[in-house]
Amino acid sequence: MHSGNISIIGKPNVGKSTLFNLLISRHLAGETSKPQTTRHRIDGLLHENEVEYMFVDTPGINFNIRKDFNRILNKNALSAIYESDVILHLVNYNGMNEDDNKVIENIKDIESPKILVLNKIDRDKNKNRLPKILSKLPMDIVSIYDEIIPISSKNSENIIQLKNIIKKYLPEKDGNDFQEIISTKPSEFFAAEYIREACIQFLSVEVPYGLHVEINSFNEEEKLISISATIYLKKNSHLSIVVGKNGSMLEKIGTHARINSEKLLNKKVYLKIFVKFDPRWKDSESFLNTYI
Ligand SMILES: Nc1nc2c(ncn2[C@@H]2O[C@H](COP(=O)(O)OP(=O)(O)OP(=O)(O)O)[C@@H](O)[C@H]2O)c(=O)[nH]1
Ligand SMILES: [Mg+2]
Repeated sequence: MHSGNISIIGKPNVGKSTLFNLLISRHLAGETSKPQTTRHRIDGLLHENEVEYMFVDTPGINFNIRKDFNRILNKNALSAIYESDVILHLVNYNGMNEDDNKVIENIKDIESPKILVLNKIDRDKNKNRLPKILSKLPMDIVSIYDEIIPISSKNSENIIQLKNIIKKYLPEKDGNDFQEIISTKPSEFFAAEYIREACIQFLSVEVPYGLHVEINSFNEEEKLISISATIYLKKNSHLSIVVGKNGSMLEKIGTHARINSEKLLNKKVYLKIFVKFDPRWKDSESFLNTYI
């Protein structure tokens, strides 16, 4: 049996979480069109054809805007690569830039096998371009990787091939490494993440970066799970935006989070969400470290 950890890393918004969810066939990680959606490492198990793939989605590595915030996200992402049996470096198929090069700087000396994954090839209307793009990748970049594969996480192109490549590099073990779990993260974590994902999806750009979600209580009964959560805001002025006219935005956020929680947990979910201004943001460094 082949078994091991596979981390998915890259700059923000290249499709890491979309690929992760596709590989494990579950919606565990938030996917949105906005960068810096993922804040934590999230693992998810795929047990298929005598192979245990423990995939790890990570926050986008970024050294530009929002410095405090990035430092913590980068730390969360980079810590994953040291525990990986295989590293997937995800980039946009149509070219790499300075931000991708910074990711390369961080992985190039790590011994684990590295696979360069060129994502979003469904956007390539002129299919002849791909060989050209591949042939133009600089040699010093190509030489870092053990394999290079173009894929589309949107329409599942080359995903079976990607899994076969990963398998080649996973260590062989005698027994199962992982229990039959979905993820090592608890259900509460995902309930909070679905609320945060909805906030990122439905609210304008700056608001979601100044909020975090905590679960107040999580009570599981035979047929129903009752969850109480609070959205904590950095700015008092964001309160009315998150709640919306007559509570309409909060209702939209709640519906998204409830439906996704029900799918994951396979039970009816009763979800109550509070929204509060959080003065703890004042000391943003220690706040982010603790509550991100
Ligand atoms: N066309 C196309 N869009 C994709 C593909 N994969 C992901 N996307 C889109 O790219 C955007 C970003 O996807 P995410 O999966 O959230 O990206 P991420 O790398 O996890 O982003 P961060 O967590 O912010 O670092 C979303 O709008 C996705 O729908 C793909 O293969 N093709
Ligand atoms: Mg993500």
